Amino acid sequence: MVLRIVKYGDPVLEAKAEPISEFGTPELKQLVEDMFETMYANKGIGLAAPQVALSQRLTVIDPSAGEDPNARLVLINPEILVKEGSQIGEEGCLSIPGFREDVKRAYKVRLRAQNVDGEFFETDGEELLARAMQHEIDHLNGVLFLSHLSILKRDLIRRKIRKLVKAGEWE
Ligand code: GNR
Ligand code: NI
Repeated sequence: MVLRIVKYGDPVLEAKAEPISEFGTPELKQLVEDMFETMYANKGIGLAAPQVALSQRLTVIDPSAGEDPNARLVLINPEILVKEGSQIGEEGCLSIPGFREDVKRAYKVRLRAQNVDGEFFETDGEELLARAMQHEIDHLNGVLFLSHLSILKRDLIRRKIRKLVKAGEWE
């Protein structure tokens, strides 16, 4: 089932999400499937639970956007262990449609997370995968890519969004 993605302005996007404590349930497995379906339907490479209005520490990532079945990654209660280097690249967010800006991120990250059965694993990513991991973990902390922009750029985007809200063209 494709879920509704909430947009910038919804408080759930700026709240710190709660850790998941119940694993292996049919509900959790279904939620993960629905999140992949929602992400692919919207041509995203990542999706965090707060974007579907659930304040839980769960995110799905697929930098191949569905092209490579082995690229699917489910991260539950993820923690960044190590960050290395830096990269600057264009970033967008399904909750802030129509806006893309350059964001500076670590080039490489190593993280620890749990899978749907609650098993801990470590994994790492570089380049776009590392960027998506950092973007999604930010979501779990209530942080949007706008926070990484200059105040000037951030306020410009906020003002544009306020206009869209007034015109009834947002959410
Ligand atoms: O689809 C997405 N593309 C993207 C591009 C660069 C950096 C991060 C991302 S994640 C984004 C989907 C999204 O909003 N995930 O939270
Ligand atoms: Ni996003």
